[in-house]
Amino acid sequence: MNKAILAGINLNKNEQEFNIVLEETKQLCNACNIEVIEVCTQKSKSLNSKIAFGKGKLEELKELVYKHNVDCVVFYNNLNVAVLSRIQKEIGVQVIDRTNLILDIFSIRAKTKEAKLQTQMARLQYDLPKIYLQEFDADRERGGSDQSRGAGETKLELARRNVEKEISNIKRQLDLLRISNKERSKRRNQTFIKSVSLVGYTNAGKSSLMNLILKYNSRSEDKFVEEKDMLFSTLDTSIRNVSYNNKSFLLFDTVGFVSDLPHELIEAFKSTLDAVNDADLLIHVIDASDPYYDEQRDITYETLKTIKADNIPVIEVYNKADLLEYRDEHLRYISCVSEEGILELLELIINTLYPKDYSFKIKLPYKDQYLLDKYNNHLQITSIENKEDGSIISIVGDKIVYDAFFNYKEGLF
Ligand SMILES: Nc1nc2c(ncn2[C@@H]2O[C@H](COP(=O)(O)OP(=O)(O)OP(=O)(O)O)[C@@H](O)[C@H]2O)c(=O)[nH]1
Ligand SMILES: [Mg+2]
Repeated sequence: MNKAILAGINLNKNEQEFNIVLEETKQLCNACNIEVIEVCTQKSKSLNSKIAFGKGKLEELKELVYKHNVDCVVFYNNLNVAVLSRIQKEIGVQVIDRTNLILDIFSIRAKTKEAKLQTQMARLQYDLPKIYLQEFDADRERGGSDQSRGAGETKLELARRNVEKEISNIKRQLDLLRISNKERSKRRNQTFIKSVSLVGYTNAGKSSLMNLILKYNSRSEDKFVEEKDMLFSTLDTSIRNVSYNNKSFLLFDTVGFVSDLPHELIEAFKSTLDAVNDADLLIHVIDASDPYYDEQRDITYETLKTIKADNIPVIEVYNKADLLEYRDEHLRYISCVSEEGILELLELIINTLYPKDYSFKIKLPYKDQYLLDKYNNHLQITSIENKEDGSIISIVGDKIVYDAFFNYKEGLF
């Protein structure tokens, strides 16, 4: 495990809020195999445009680096490339900012081709300004004259072009994957299969809830997903078919959110986040045992807004109720350990997805009976009587079924 000093500049948070983000950054370090040895912070109105910290504080940081002989310094704040490389030069060890840290975790965790490509693209987009800066510095050193272009600058130019080429290459591959995901989602829509996506702060218990729902699934062939006490344990979207009380839906478990999620990542993870965008219903999992669950809930809503998924109906569940001493009677509590509230949640999901059942009788010609298969997920047949020119069928179903079979209602033709 690498050792680090955690550095942070408190710009506009109160002490408690600042401690939350520092604590979270420690957990991000942990997920990245970095152990935080000591913390070095400063309160300031703005980041010093050259070295982020004040001069004195930077000296203090340098001394801590020597004292503990650490491998790197992790900044809670996001730093621009020029500032980051200046601090690095000054203190002599690697400097990692928040975006870098999250990108590193994603690189370690990415398993599928899609997650790997997405992470690679985010990393390249994040690195590109560094090359621009090196080019700019080289340009400035030679006084901007074209005649004095040396081999070094040509190398930089080449490096930049290669990165740009790689970005567009990965983007093309991701676009293709996204199109095929979109087509799959369109096909699902055409067959009226409902989809539900688990969303929430990282480590809230989304994967655990998926596994628990799978336990009550009347389809038994489904595989469980990995759950782990670590930030960003899930990066790849898992989809499972769930059936409960004769109604079914697709359940998506996907990447969790965190404060200040790097915009490069949101941009690169578009196709993963489509699972959220295309859902009929979101289950927002909140870790009620976390003292800062309010902030985490707000960050999830902000992120949903950023990815334009804030118009999808949401059921909020307050998870890890087994760890609580006090409860708020207005909130819906669940526990993936004691299984409290799970059956009620499943009922609610079904009632929300399939709001109202209609009972009616139809006369369906034999040539149109394929429609019964098409709407299989949405209806129950309570009686059937075959006649010469078709069947008289009693159906209980939702609004979709009622509309689809409207023209066959008995007596209408
Ligand atoms: N005590 C308790 N622990 C829980 C409960 N639900 C989940 N956990 C634990 O919380 C940790 C995180 O659970 P996950 O299901 O992996 O969380 P996640 O939201 O999928 O996390 P990411 O994939 O990292 O975003 C695991 O150690 C779980 O065992 C619960 O109801 N009670
Ligand atoms: Mg997970």
